[in-house]
Amino acid sequence: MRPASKRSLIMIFVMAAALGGCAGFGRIQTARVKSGKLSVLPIEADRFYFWPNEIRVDKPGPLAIEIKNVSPWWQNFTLKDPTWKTLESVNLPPHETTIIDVKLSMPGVYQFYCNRTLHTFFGMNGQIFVGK
Ligand SMILES: [Cu+2]
Repeated sequence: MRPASKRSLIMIFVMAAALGGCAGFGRIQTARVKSGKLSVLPIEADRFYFWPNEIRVDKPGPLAIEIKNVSPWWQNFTLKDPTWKTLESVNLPPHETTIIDVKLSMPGVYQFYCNRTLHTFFGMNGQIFVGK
């Protein structure tokens, strides 16, 4: 490994360690919601977290996800169903709230993340657990 690339790798680890104290990077906040036509789940997005990032839904059904991007940068919200099929992939404009209507059609774990470079690595990800 050349010295320059080694240095940039160390920088990445230092950044990751610094972020450990923020909302993102390994911290978990749980929200519980019931599925239904009128159910709204608010999520805050910033670089590099979704908050809450662990969602527990009682059973399959419709859910409106209201994502407020509080950062001055574009973010993204990609949602996979338990079979890893992409349900949604939406770009989130800076300082705007985007509402996404999803149908959680089966019980299981739905992963979500931001598809921008390295954002998932730094903590922009989460899970929706849907019960039976
Ligand atoms: Cu992001």
